[in-house]
Amino acid sequence: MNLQCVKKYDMGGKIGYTHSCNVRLKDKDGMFFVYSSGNGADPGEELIRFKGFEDVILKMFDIDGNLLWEKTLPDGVLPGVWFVPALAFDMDKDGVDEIYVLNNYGAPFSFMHRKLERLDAMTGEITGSWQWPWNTFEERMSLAYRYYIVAGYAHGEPVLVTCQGTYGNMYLQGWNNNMEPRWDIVIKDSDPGPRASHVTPVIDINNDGVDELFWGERLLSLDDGHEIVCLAPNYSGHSDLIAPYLHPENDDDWFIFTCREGDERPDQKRVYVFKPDGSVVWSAVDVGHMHTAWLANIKGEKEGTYRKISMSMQETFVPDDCGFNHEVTGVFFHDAYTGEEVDFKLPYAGYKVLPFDLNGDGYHEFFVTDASGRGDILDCEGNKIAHIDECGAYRFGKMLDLPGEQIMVANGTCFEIWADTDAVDGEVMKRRYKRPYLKFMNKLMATGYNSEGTQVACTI
Ligand SMILES: [Ca+2]
Ligand SMILES: [Ca+2]
Ligand SMILES: [Ca+2]
Repeated sequence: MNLQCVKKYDMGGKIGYTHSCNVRLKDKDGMFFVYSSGNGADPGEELIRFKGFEDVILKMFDIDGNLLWEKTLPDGVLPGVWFVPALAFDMDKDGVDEIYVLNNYGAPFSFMHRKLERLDAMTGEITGSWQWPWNTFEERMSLAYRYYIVAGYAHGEPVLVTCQGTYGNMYLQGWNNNMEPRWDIVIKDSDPGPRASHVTPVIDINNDGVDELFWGERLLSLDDGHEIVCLAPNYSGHSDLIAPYLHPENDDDWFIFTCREGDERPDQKRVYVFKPDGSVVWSAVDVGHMHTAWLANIKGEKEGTYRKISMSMQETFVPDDCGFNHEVTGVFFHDAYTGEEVDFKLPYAGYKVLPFDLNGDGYHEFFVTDASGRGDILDCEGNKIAHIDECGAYRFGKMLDLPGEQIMVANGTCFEIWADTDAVDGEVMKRRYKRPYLKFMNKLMATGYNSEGTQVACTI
């Protein structure tokens, strides 16, 4: 293990609310940031606070940290991933990504002045602008201002998807590569079936050449928006996390993990693993709001073997004098394939560590977020093997073309990417990255909670 800071992106000011995604530039890769030096905003009625907002600034760096351009967004843009989602994607197929971002030239809650904008990734110049759909105009704030921009491919053709809503009515629009509308669907609050998740995996799970968008516990076709399968037709709540992963030996055998919030009923558990046809592999936990989760590879019983486990954390909202607190009421570890409860112990609670495979050996290491050991990195048996002095962990995954997975942290005015320069990608790691999925999702890390914790990076 030789943990080194290998890249630095200097924001030029205090780091506050920020998201980033990888970008393909003309002759090299880039790193794009939606940056603010102040607080972030969530449209939740019990969450939003107006003190401490600062300008939202777009910043494009080449992968080595040279600033290419920056642009301050108008006053009306609130600094939050649901208000200002962004992604990098090559819609016009010239080999260079464009940046798609949700801008707002009006008041903070304007519908009229909210625009989907396309920016030249090399210069920041606006090359296209489209009215953002008004679909949620009549809804309360938490439902009205949850916006996503995602993307994928249908038979090799790029498709951009814009989305409004999460917990109630849900509206999704597909766009062709010339930005003509391709499809438009509505899933009404009164329609049966699950609501959206905060994460948006996009993967061709049935190998038919068309990506599926995991829209909560529904798989939607990027081609025409139709529902390929609804994994849970009898569940109408929201899934905090939805995560695909493979059978340990079979590359065509998928499992889908989810943990849930809302719609608590006796016939609906809180943690599920499905097959892509909707059959249930296992389910667990009878009640509660499962707020966060991850998947990780740990050591199997025999030397040199692997075991995949899930962690899920249950909590309740407890009102305080100014909003609410999250009170943890349970932490569960399960074998990801059988649902058997696993007695997994680290020196910190399961939701206070985040898994990533720093050295590429197929076993996850854990980054500690608990205040008492913050910045420590543990091996999967709980031994401290490295440490980063930092003030915030932002992203995990293979952000750079290097062996192992990396971590992006905030340090002073800079984002830093740390890597194990001794890392070697073993068979498990090669298999996880054989598909384009995990690298492709690096372009979708500034939309939804795809970059929160390791919720997307820990999959497969
Ligand atoms: Ca392009
Ligand atoms: Ca497909
Ligand atoms: Ca490892």
